[in-house]
Amino acid sequence: MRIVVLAGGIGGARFLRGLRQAVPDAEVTVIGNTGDDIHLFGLKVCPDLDTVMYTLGGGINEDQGWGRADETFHLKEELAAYGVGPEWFGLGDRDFATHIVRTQMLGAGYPLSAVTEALCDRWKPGVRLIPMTDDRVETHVAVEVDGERKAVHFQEYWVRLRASVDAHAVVPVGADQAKPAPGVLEAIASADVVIFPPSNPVVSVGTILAVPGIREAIADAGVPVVGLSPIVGDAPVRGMADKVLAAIGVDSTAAAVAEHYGSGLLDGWLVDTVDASAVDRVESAGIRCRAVPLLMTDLAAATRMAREALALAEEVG
Ligand code: GDP
Ligand code: FO1
Ligand code: CA
Repeated sequence: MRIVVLAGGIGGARFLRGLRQAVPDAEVTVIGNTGDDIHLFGLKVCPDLDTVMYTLGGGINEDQGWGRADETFHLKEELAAYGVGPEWFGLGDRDFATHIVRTQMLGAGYPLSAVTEALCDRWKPGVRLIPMTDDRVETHVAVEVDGERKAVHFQEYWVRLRASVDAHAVVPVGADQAKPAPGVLEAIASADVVIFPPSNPVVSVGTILAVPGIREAIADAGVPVVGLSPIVGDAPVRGMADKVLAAIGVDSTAAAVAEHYGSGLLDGWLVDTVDASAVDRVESAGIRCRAVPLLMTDLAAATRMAREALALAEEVG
């Protein structure tokens, strides 16, 4: 079975671990979000690609959901001693190696998709990880700080500001000029099922869908498209997805997110059992809906969720 998954970072990666366990023989292609990418210290950092790669490759810092396990921060401390910032983004020594190799290969002319494939040769994530595009896309957030409206890089909004100021707009800068990376449209066209994991609907899945051609390819694929709500009990399970949902005028509810994706895209939607009351509303939007446990408390839970998603795909198929 060929499965395509549009993934951001932590939520997508944890779901993918369950999917890999649920259907070990399936051919899984992950289309990864690159809107979170940031250039720091002359290096290109790809947080969501790295979270998927490290999580599935066994190198992730499990509690944080990002960065490496057994990390040290000597390089970060030395840079700070030189007064070279930013200090608010925690890059560890082991993690720096990934960004150095990536930047070196990009500098030699390899596209990000080839670089990602090379990095995955080491980590062996057990899925094919393709960036949504090889072109530069960086999510910026329009905020108002001290009465002054300005755009900040997503990472500054998310990590330095902790999303503590209202976001007025979320803009994937460069998306409209970006082309799907090699293999993205082909993977969608040959998929048996497409899954929207419980990733951030705005800055993860939304950014991937903003690359011209990807949304259309999924809508036209003629195969079941099933999503899992990252919102449980009217709040994100972790992080601040509600802040960016508010920026695009979408309520932080499981039903509102399904309606936001729309029945033109989604055939099925899984909500948590606490949101069972949302099922009728989602169904009346033309999307088949089921309420099942959606908290990825451990691998077994994520595996059950993956099985539920595939069962729903069967049902709507
Ligand atoms: P990020 O790029 O690191 O923010 O990761 P993603 O965009 O892939 O996923 C972030 C989303 O995952 C957040 O909005 C969370 O609400 C969601 N999430 C995290 N853990 C869980 C979980 O156990 N269950 C569900 N349903 N969503 C989760
Ligand atoms: N998230 C944080 O909240 N604080 C950090 O210091 C931080 C550093 C970091 C370094 C490398 C990396 O790949 C990811 C990192 N993240 C950090 C996560 C990153 O901000 C993610 O993009 C967000 O979690 C949302 O996707
Ligand atoms: Ca992300």
